[in-house]
Amino acid sequence: MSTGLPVIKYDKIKGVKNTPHEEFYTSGHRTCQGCESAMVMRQFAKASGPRTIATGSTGCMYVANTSYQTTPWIIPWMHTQLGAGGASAVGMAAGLRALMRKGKLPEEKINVINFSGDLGGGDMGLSGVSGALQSDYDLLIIMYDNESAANTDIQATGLTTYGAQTTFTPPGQKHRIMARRWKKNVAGMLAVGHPTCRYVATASATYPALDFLNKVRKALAIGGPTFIHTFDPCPKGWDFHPRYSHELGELGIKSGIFPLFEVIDGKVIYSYDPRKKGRVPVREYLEKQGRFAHLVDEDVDYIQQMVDKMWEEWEVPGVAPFRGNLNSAQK
Ligand SMILES: Cc1ncc(C[n+]2csc(CCOP(=O)(O)OP(=O)(O)O)c2C)c(N)n1
Ligand code: SF4
Ligand SMILES: [Mg+2]
Repeated sequence: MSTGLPVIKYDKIKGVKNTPHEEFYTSGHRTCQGCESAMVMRQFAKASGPRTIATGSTGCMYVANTSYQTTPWIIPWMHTQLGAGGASAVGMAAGLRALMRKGKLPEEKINVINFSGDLGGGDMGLSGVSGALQSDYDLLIIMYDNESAANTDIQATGLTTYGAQTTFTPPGQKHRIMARRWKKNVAGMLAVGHPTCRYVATASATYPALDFLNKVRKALAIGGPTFIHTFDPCPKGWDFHPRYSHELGELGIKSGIFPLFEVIDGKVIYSYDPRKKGRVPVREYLEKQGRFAHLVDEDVDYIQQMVDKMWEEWEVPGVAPFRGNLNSAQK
């Protein structure tokens, strides 16, 4: 089906057989077994290839990937301060442009990719991400979202799912639910707020060939500043056996609690449209995680109602939480 958008030319990965064999994020890390954020790192490096420089904001994907004298990174990689992901990407892209202009580097496309966590990119560093998306540099920011400040022992962030237990939101005798905010919708917010940014997407490393690898390639091909928000089950923080990471990735998407979409030149394209494909009850996703073990039926019903609203009442379902506009008579 035509989207009415110009055709984007990029080297599409058509399936598992067609996926490059080369790895640029290899052994030598200390992430937990079943860590989907580590899969995000591995896959973005695979999709972007050797002519890539990455900057990473403080968090699990910095700390667990840079134990003393060991690292899984084959591509050049630089640590940046928590919250400084956007600024570091702009600085790196500006530096490369200046070196090429002065003839100190040959003219070529070098991919600049920043990865920041949900706290580093979606809370603390949001202003820097916004600044980067208003720049005119070629850069991609990947916000890997494990729904907590995982590296410092699982504190709640603005992207933690409603009701989840974290070290900041333990269920108590007085209040069963301490995480009471609905998940911050970073990709939707950035797409709505940066009309000249040509590519914003959410993605899942659970579906490498079908989803994430090609979204990285598409973002890099479209160019300018671009943004991808990934959904990363975290066995430690979400409290499940590592063997279920992919299953939880699937259930998060199929229940509709994490919408998968792209916004290309202002048009929304659903990568998985649960309105057409059906939604599994959100309970199936919640009950497999220890962080929701304290929820009672009414809490699960509330979360289900909120997810229903996202898909049935939002002006742009799953993306923009407006519900139409009031005409002057209603004001
Ligand atoms: C300015 C600053 N405040 C606090 C810290 C401590 N700290 C290090 S990593 C981290 C959590 C980062 O969370 P997130 O960005 O979601 O990445 P994750 O650890 O989940 O991978 C915190 C709070 C820090 N390094 N710098
Ligand atoms: S705590 Fe979570 S995000 Fe951090 S390394 Fe372990 S599984 Fe990955
Ligand atoms: Mg995090």
